[in-house]
Amino acid sequence: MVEPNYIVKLCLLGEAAVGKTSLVYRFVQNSFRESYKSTLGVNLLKKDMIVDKYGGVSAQIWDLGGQESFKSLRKLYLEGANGALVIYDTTNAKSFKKLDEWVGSFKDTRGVKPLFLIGNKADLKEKMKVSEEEGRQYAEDNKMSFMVTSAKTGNNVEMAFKTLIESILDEISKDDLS
Ligand code: G3D
Ligand code: MG
Repeated sequence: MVEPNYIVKLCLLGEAAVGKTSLVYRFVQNSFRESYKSTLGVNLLKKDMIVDKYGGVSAQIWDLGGQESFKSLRKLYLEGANGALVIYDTTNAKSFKKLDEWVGSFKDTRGVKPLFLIGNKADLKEKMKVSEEEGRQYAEDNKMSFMVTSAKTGNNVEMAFKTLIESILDEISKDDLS
């Protein structure tokens, strides 16, 4: 892509091991590895795409690299974010209970911006601890979009990222007009 019409920054939020890094790699490279050894700080990935109505878009995707517990880092990480994917693991109830903290940090730092809730690891049906209905309800209560995904099979991953990116573009272009 020569020069994108839009550059959007999105962040992945959620507890360690919910599958953030796996989801980004699935979206950016369409691949899945059993292990992504966590790097320090943040992983920064870029994906260029063509979006109907908007043309060339460059998505800068920020992925917390094993520093999920350092609250002091979150503000810096969220700086300038246009939206976020907030992820829990459908086989881990604790990761679902912690969602308020992630959504709260985002809203405190960035205000009202597009947020997409993801229940990941949907391929592990026999280990499921959080029902799809609970996820849907949480999303509705917090005005977020929602989908269950599997970074392992790739199910719904592209759809989730693209829907979030389109919501972000709709918001940004609304601001341009006002
Ligand atoms: P994080 O970046 O949020 O910390 P990772 O999470 O992407 O590192 O994933 C944590 C573990 O969950 C990894 O396994 C990874 O392979 C696994 N995982 C991620 N997404 C899925 C999924 O959709 N389905 C299944 N079955 N597993 C998934 P390890 O064994 O490396 O801890
Ligand atoms: Mg990671």
